[in-house]
Amino acid sequence: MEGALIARDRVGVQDFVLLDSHTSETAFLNNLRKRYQENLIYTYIGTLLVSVNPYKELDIYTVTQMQLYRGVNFFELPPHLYAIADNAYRVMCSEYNNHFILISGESGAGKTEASKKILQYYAVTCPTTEQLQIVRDRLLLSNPVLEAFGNAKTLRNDNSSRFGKYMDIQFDFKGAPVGGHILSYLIEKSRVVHQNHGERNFHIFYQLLEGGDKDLLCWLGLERNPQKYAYLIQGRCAKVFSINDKNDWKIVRKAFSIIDFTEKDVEHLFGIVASVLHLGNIQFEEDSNGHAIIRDGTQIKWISKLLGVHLSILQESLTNRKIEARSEEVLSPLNVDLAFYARDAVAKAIYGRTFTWLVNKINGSLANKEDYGVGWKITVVSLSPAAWSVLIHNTDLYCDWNLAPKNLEMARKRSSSKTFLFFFSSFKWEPIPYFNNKIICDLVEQKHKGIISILDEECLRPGEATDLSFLEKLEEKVGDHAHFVTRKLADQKTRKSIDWVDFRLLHYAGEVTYCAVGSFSLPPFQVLCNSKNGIIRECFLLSELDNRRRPETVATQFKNSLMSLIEILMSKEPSYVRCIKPNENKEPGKFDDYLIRHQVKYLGLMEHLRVRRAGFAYRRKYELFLQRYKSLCPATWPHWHGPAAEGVERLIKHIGYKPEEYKLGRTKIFIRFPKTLFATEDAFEFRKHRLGMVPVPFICLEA
Ligand code: AOV
Repeated sequence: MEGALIARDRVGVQDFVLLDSHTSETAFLNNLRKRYQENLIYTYIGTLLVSVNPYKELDIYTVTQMQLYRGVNFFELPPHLYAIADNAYRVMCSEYNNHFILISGESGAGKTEASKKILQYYAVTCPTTEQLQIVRDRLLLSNPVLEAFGNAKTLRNDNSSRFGKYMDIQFDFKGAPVGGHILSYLIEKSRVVHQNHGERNFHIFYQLLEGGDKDLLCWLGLERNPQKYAYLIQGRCAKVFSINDKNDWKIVRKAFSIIDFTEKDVEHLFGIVASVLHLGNIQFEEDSNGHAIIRDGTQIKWISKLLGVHLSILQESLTNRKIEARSEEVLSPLNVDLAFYARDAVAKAIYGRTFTWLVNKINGSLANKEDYGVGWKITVVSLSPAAWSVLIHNTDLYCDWNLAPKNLEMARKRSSSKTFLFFFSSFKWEPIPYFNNKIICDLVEQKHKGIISILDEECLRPGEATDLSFLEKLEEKVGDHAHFVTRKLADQKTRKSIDWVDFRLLHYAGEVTYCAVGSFSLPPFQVLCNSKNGIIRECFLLSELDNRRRPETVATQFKNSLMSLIEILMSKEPSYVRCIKPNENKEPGKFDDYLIRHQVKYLGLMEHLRVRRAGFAYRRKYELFLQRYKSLCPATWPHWHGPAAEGVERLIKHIGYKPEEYKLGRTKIFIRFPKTLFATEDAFEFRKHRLGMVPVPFICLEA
């Protein structure tokens, strides 16, 4: 007993719900710190998993570990991502339903690593056949390709995902993985043409130059040295200690062949990557009329070759813009500044659309072509703070209306400054302060007044609207807002410097700078529509030009994809993983109290803990609880013929649950502490041996 207490003092508790002291932030942090210092990076709050990035390889992801967690009671083993993955899988299989795993946290907190580990877990532990092996390999290898094109080194994370995604893993009725689907949104196109100091462009550019063989580089007209390319050197860190571009290139090349890319696809793809680099090196100068002309024809020749577009038309479209005058199109020459701007717009457009093509192509390869019969899917979603703040505002994730009609009364009420969750527990109301993101959300998405609406309106004025007119409109319409800053307004609201083309939103999770450049420029469609490069031709469809069907703005696309995510989340009960970044230096073992306290706050962990403690952490439908434990009570064993709720009541009375340990809801039993559950589970195991019962699969109590 004493030994156990000493150990607990050293390594903390593995579930915050079990903390002796009250739910203070300090006690929470102490527990998290103790565990982190012992390399115990995972801790539960009920069934939610908190993960702190170790910034070093831990030996907890081996196949042996995976096998250990397979099919085992959630609370019988130390907290682990594998327990979350395994639980999601078993709930899916036993409840015949799709399941969600939602991973959130700030940049560098470990979301991407967590989603990869979940995928690896399924690849190793799920039943498979030789035929299905290829599906598994494709699922695993789609990741390095996506990361090569969609990830980059940033100040906060050497392998930062610069796009949002959610991934479905599809299973057949026997629980074997048979396919997948990736939904991507908002690739950060501006990175293609501009990187801040200490940051890089997307990995693929450096991988190609480092790893590509001589013949390939020669065919693409590239030199091996990244310093030669304007788009690669702005951050002044082409070489990164933690990244092995040459090795990564090999993995990506291998992945292409596994995920079904033809040699032609690969050739066209690298033709585009190289064209972007050539575009960045195009320089303009002024002719005697003040119009832009291309200084040296070398790069544009390469682009014309690689993209299969007409040289003179390409040249013309980079130095002129089309304007509509009385339903006629005329060419208007650009000045040098605008020509640079047009060049960058082309680079961003072709990279952005190629990325979308790539995701579609990968989806084609992950699709369940053999028709194994898809049963259900597990969707893994990782969310950044910006997306998270929109999501929290829009969902009632913390509300469990199941409780309302019976023993516990819960109501939620919003005031103008804060949102409160009220719990009616032990005859008194406990207000639980909660972040209110409504202010930010309204600023972004309110109809007619929000930033997205203003952007959409400006997009309806083709030819007239510019990035600057958009910024001016924003200043006019939302300039007074306390959470909105541009350079014009910067002095009054923040002392940090800000570029003239940027605006900044003060989110709860911190400030985020948005760049207005490139919101309104359309690439030279006509040239690209007629390209001989198959990918480009697929990305720029003539129909878009003919019908004047403008695609939705990215902001609207983003909002819509979040909305569809919210809809799905509202209809399901997901598993949660909250990732925490321990320090800003990517350093192992360093636990920065200030930084972590901040994340604990905005990830809503204290609220979650209070909700769990007040609201009984473990819950299970009456039928399932009874099915598992009915052998523990003579009245319910071997069959109970009455309503399940009554059966459960008889059962727990018999095994001696104390009134304060449980509550009976409308459809579920709620248990306050895991120890009650452990005791029941132990009794069940003991009984099972005595009776020689066929094991009933344990289905974890859900969050
Ligand atoms: P993110 O997904 O949350 O950031 P990552 O998953 O890319 O963050 O993690 C950042 C880095 O932290 C990784 O490249 C690893 O070096 C390290 N790391 C994370 N989790 C682990 C782990 N469990 N074990 C060992 N190292 C880890 V972003 O994609 O920027 O929002 O967009």
